[in-house]
Formats: sequence, C-alpha cells, structure tokens
Amino acid sequence: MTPATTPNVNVSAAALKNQNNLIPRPQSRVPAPGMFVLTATTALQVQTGNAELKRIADAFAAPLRRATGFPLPVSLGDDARGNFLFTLVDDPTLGDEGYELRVTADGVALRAHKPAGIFYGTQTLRQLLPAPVEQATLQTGAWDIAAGTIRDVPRFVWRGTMLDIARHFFKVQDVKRYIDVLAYYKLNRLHLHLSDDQGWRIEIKSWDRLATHGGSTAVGGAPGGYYTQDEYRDLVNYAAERCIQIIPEIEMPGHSNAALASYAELNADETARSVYTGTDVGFSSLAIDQANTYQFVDDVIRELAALTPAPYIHIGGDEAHSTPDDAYIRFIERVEKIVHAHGKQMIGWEEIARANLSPTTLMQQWKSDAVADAVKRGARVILSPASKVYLDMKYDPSTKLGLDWAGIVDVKTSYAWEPSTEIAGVAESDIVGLEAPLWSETLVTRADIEYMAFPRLIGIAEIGWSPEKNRAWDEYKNRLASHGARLRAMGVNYFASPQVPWE
Ligand code: TNX
Repeated sequence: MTPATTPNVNVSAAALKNQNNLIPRPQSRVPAPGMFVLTATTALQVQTGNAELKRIADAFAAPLRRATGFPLPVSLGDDARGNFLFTLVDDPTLGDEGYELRVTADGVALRAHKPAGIFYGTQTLRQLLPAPVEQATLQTGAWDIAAGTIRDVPRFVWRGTMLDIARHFFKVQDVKRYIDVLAYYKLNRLHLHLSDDQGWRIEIKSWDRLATHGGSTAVGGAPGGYYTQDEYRDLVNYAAERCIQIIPEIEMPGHSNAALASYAELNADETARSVYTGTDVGFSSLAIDQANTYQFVDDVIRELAALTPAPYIHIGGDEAHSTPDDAYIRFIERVEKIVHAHGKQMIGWEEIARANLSPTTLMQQWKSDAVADAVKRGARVILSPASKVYLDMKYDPSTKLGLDWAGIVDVKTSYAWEPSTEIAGVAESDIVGLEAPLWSETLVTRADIEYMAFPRLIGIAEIGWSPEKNRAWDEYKNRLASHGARLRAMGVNYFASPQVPWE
C-alpha cells in the first residue's frame, strides 16, 4: 500500500461515530487507533483477473468522485499500489457474501471470497464515510474513515422485500431507486408481485392480452402499465449488479382476475371477467379442470423462467377462497411440476403447505404457523410475519397510507423480534431468511413506497444480516437515528418515527 504523506494517528469523532453506527451491524468490528483520510491523491487498485471486481470498484468510486471532487482512479494490478485495495482471497469462511475490511492510516484493504463480498464491503465503506458522500453534488469533506478491522458475514442467505406492482403500477425507474436503497442495507432479494386481480404487469408474448388488457388498470382506476420483457430484463440486470436477485411472482389460482379478464377460456364458464379496480380479495379463480389453464400456466412460467436468472418462480397460492380445497391441492401439485419442468424451484405463500410438495419448494409464511407441518416434511421457509414485517401496515393509527388488518407495526415492533423463535416448530435451520412485503393498495408514488418501507425495512435488513447477540432496540434506535442524514442525502422520503431520536 502506498503510505499517506502524513499518517493520521488520531481519529476524528465523526469517523468513530460512523464506524459505531453501521447498519446492519457487522459480525465483528475491532477499532484501531487513527484513520484514513480520502484526498485528491487517493487511488483504488483492483486485483486482476475478475471483471466483476472492477465493475464493483467503478460503481463505488463514481458517486464518491461526484461528492468529493477527487479523481479517485481505479486501476487493475496486483502490486498493492493504491490506497484502496480490493482482493479476492481463498477464504471459504467468508462464504458467498462475507468480507473483511482493514482500515489503517495508510489505506483500506477489502478482501472477500466472492465478488458479492467485495460489493458488501463497499456498502460498509459508504457508511464509514460521512453522510454527505451520498449527495449527488460536490460537498466540502473531511473524508475520514476510522481505522479498524471489520469481519462480516450474513446470518441468512435470503434477505428480501416484496413490492406489489399489481395493485398500483410502479415504473422501472422507481423500482431502480428502491433497489439502490435495498443494496445499501445489504438486502439481496426483491420479490416482484407481478399479477393480481387488479393488474397483470409483465409482457407474456404467447398470451399478449394479459399485459395489454389485464395490465390496463389499477386500484381505484389509477393508470395501469406493464413491463415489456426488455424492461424486465433491464431491471433484473440492474438488480444483479447490486447483488439482488429478482424473484418474480405470478398469482394463481386466486388473485387472478386480470388474467380472467384477458382471456375467456381461462374461466370455468368461458366468459371473460371485467377488469377490477377494487381491493376485495378471494373472489377469483382459474378454472382448475380445464386444459387451457395448464397451457396458460406452462406458457407463462416458461417465458418467465427464461427471463429470470434466479432459481425460483413464486406462484402465489394465497387466499384462493373461491377454489375448492381438493381442487386447490391438485392444482398446486401440478403447477409445481410445471415449474420444475422449466428448470426452476417453486415458492408459494403459506397456503401451499396443504399440498404434498417437493422439499425444494419454499413456503412463505405470512399469517399463521401453517408452515410448521410442511417443515416436518423437510420444507424450508421464508418468514414474513405480517404483524412484524408487513410494510403496508400503518406505523400508528394516524398514518395516512397503509392498512391495519395485521395491527399497527411501529418501527420498534418491526425490529424487536427474533426469527428463530417466531413460529413454533420452525427453527433457525428451517428458515432460509426473511422477506418484508409491501402491498400497494394505498400506495401510488415512489414517495409512498419509501415512506412505508423506511425506516422499517432497515431494521429488518439488520435482522437478516446480523447475529442476534448483536441486536437490541435501545442500542439500534441510536444507530438508526444517525442514518436520517444518509437517507436525506439519498433523497429518500422516510417516516421520521417519534420512536427514533433522529439527528
Ligand atoms: C393479504 S399477504 C394479501 C394481499 C394483500 C395484503 C394486504 C398475502 C399473501 N395476501 O393480497 O395485498 O394482505 O396487506
């Protein structure tokens, strides 16, 4: 590492504070004397031989250049020239996403076993720098980074959120902005709810009216819309560059009115339904015993699987109140075979636990302990307990947006719970991770999304990443308080909850 001209043996209070306030809290952090100060001569060097590392380093440096005005060149090399060194090491204990970050007065060494670990290390570096680094315009720095060593690996492999683009439609550019913030807090799954009674949001070339007709409206008659396959691919790539997998969901057999409105032959009475703009649930069902239905399911899953690098397709399966029980079970078991035939594994909401399914199928818990039985048969679970992590629940009774059927979910409630003891019969090893759904019956704009998601989703990201022993609300709320300035710098419309002593 090229030594700095004057080593900084003292550390600024601001830099120390940033190191104390990381979210998610790292698995281990050992402070050391001194700090590294970013200057006009700071340079980055990336190990040769991995194009992914260079891309991650460039993505890290570009916004830093804007805020600091420094050139911050990124070079490829293996001779430790530069103050920021990004290196892949053969250390399986860091896993697919872990990293080790050593900061001294001379520079920053970031190591990981896989590129995703380097990416997460760069997100930690952003939080070690002062909040103005997130501004899009030139700022006056002290660009200090406190010295120390951070070694960090996530607790769960699945750290996600779900966005409902069916009830209201959100454009690709809005979803990208959301993805930016998810990545900053080390979330790695974005489940897109692509169809529901009120709208079909993804182009399917073999059934084109799904999008053009089924996607033409939204709740309350708001404008509809859908993603073309090119737009969807662009979103998948944008997310992948930020280490986020897009998990697509098509609802069946219920929550299917948009499809039933688009094609008469999907209805048991062969009569197309009208498009629907209300918010009732449970009234629609695909025709379970018609061949057309399985042609439709096969075509949709085939096209979606081809567009989706993630190994999963989510088939919904919730609240199918208009499908008789035996028909529901038959249907879900048949759909699972179709998903497998297209090379993917299946996810469904917890109601699918009634069917006899492969142990590779993930059950997404949301309202009960119904998944416990499936766990006994070897199934694994994504936890989305509505009373803790439903981001569409109101923060308090006066919250204008949102619903309250699962209760009031304040910022503390969404943070102060523990996955491994949440559902009787579902232990740590049965849980792949967490997902916080954001249903959009009442949400119309990107500002609405941000208001409901933040800050609650930040705490949920920490539950997914950090060990339980490192977590307590009274300590967390102070760390969260310091993130207000970061969220404002990023232009995020968060809810300034009175439970948090915002700075
Ligand atoms: C229940 S959660 C639903 C959604 C609604 C949501 C509103 C789930 C699997 N189904 O259809 O949008 O409540 O909170």
